[in-house]
Amino acid sequence: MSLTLVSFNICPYVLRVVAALNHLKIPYEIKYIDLENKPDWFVKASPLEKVPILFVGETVIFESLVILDYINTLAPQSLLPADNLQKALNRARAEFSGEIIGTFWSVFSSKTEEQFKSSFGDLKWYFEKLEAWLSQTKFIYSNELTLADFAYAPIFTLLEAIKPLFKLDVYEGFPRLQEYSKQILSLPGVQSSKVENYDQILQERLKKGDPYILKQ
Ligand SMILES: N[C@@H](CCC(=O)N[C@@H](CS)C(=O)NCC(=O)O)C(=O)O
Repeated sequence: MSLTLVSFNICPYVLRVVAALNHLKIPYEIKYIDLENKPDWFVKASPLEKVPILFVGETVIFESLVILDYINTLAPQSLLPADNLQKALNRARAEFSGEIIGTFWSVFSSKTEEQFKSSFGDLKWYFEKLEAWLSQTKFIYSNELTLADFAYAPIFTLLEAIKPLFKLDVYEGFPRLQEYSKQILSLPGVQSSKVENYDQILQERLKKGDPYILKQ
């Protein structure tokens, strides 16, 4: 069955899926759309009008974590534990990453010190939880790489891309998280999940918003 992933070049939710597809060496096609000018076929196909969606033949799957679950079933070796309860725990940890991606918008668009401190405080609150999990295991769910780790990959890809633009060390006080980010970023599938010029595109977008983080 043919797979076509519908993407927007810097969408973190898309990056999760691309990283997993690449890691699992599953063949797919990718179609980029402009989210500010959504084509009619996309509006019809995507129930929430969001990317990513995955065409599996004629069938459309939406929601990045659901797409991850599906593509994992296509790989010869599953990245999920066999036990259903453990599978659910793995998925819960994957869901947690969405909360972090959710805070990025406010952290990187805050214009004032007050707004920035508040949203960065939220981000650190999530990072503390991750640091605690990572004190138990090398990866986010276990000592082996699992599907949940791909849900986190875009967090590190994004932070690495914009790092040259500011002095603040977002990993300060989170050594395990920093080490984890290095592990994830070293995966070839994660490296190749970025479109060409990803770092530059992201940096330009960030600068355009003139946020507080760039003024420190
Ligand atoms: N929960 C969704 C979130 C997907 C999402 O928010 N995608 C954004 C782009 S990163 C989108 O398509 N937004 C629609 C829009 O901007 O109109 C998932 O995990 O797939």
